[in-house]
Amino acid sequence: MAKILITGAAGFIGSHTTDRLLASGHTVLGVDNLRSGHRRNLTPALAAPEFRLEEADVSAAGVLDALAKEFRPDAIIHLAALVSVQESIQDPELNHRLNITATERVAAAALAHGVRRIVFASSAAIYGDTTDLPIREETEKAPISPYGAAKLHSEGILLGLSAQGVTVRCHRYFNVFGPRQDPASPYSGVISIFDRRYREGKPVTIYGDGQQTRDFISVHDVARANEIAATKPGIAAGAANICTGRATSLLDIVKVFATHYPAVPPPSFAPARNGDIIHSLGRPDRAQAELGFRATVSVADGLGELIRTG
Ligand code: UD2
Repeated sequence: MAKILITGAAGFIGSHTTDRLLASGHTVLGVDNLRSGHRRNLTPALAAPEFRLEEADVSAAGVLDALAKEFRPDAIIHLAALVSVQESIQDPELNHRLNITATERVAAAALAHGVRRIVFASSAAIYGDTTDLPIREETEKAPISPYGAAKLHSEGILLGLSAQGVTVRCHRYFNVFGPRQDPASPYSGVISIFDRRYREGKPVTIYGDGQQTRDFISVHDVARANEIAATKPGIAAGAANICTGRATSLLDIVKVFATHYPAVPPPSFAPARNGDIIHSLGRPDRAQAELGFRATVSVADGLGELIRTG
């Protein structure tokens, strides 16, 4: 069993990753400043003796160094981030601190304390608005936001540690959905927004004609990919898309919600958002080849679970 330090443990992906690692018998130290994460996401984890939550900002000097020194993790899963693309545009300095400085702290703590493995939450945002689909890892990287640029830069910082014997896996997540995703902002993940609206009995708004598609991946699959990358013996360093390879339109998503909520009025349509991309789709083959990971939760099943359990 391994000791894993998870930054951003109280977030959407972090809390599911924590739950999964604990269920497998690993010991987890979670670090989170609760800026966009919530303690309530860790309610099950906090009951486990193998889990501890440290409320701290991983971008602050000395924080990760002290924790890694004390805990001696086998791996760090670095998920803490400024997660809002909009916020990264409004406040590039904050983006720099939370998405780049924090990564540098992870790298330094790993080197100083002999951590052999790092898993990093990268993003399909590093590819920008490419129309060359499905997106392969070799597809041109052309981020169009400070957020995407910081994720790409962080990959470079971490992959550079390979020369020092640290195995780094960068996970380029596509559109992740599932329980605990925060619908608070209009720019939150569309499924979390739709889920809340249907629960409230209110119609959703579709920007554009609803035929735009995304590669939606369940957070449970993402947590499993994180576990594999952090604990599976003998894997090599590298970066891979974490996606399903399947495109789902917003109209398809709405159809599922409408079946579960027949009394909610049909969606209203509004003009497409500025800068919105029509289609996004990843090629999942590299994660399969390098990690033995393949997404198994269908959008229909994932949505069904979200609707039933929230
Ligand atoms: C992701 C990022 C976004 C930006 C974009 C760049 C997330 C959550 N968002 O957006 O910040 O980086 O990638 O490509 O990672 N929609 C509606 N109604 C709503 C909300 C959204 O129709 O109430 C549409 C939206 O216009 C888009 C689709 O749903 O066409 C998916 O939106 P999203 O924000 O969940 O994800 P995405 O990939 O557009």
